[in-house]
Amino acid sequence: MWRISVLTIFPEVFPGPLAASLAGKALAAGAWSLDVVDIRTFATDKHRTVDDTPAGGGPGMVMKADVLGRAIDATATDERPRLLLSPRGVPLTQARVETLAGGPGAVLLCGRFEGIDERVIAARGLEEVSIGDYVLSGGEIAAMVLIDACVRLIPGVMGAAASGEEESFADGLLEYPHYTRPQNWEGRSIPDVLLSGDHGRIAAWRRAEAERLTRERRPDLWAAFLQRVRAGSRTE
Ligand code: JFB
Repeated sequence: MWRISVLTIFPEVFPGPLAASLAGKALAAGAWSLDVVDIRTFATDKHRTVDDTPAGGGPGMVMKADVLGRAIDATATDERPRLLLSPRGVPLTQARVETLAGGPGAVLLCGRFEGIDERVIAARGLEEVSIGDYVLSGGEIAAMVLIDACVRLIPGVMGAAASGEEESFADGLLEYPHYTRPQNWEGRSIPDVLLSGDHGRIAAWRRAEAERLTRERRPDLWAAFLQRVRAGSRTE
């Protein structure tokens, strides 16, 4: 079974939104598992201290190496990748999500405050992963994002929708626009081509819209797409 262990000082926030929808049904049905470990239970002092002032001075607090080391050692006794959610991590991509979803699961360490003692990262072989270039206040929401992205790829969790080839990013393009009834809504109608029944024209329209949206919104993805198209036409 695909297995996630989350280490956090806020265990009560899990599963949170992951309990809703198809991912939650799959969790309840045993298609994947979620173990939540309260880091604070590995603190040894009367006040269950998990953080301390930064060496060298400066603002904020740092999560203690000894407490985190014990929490990891009690949890990560198998071959799962150990990931630290961090604003300075390697950016999470759909390719990495696919690799993680195809593996045994992961151990996710959620930091708080200014971050964690650097020595834990090397000593416990943590890989730092970021969900994007903006600043969160801790790793918990980032962990939920990573878990959600992986769980929807586990066979049987989402049904046909997630495995389809029309998925966003599947061919490096953004998704085409979607419509459903009513045919006329607030004076806006569904594009005629989608009501034509001509599957060839519909596919061509969707493809053109996907390319237009990618070109307009994501010049980075559009450049990579053009690169692949050109490389492909050289080798065929
Ligand atoms: C993750 C976190 C903090 C240092 C620390 C723990 N994409 C992302 N943005 N922010 C985070 C993240 C991921 N993944 C993130 C873990 C922690 C942020 N903080 C707060 C803010 C700035 N610098 C503590």
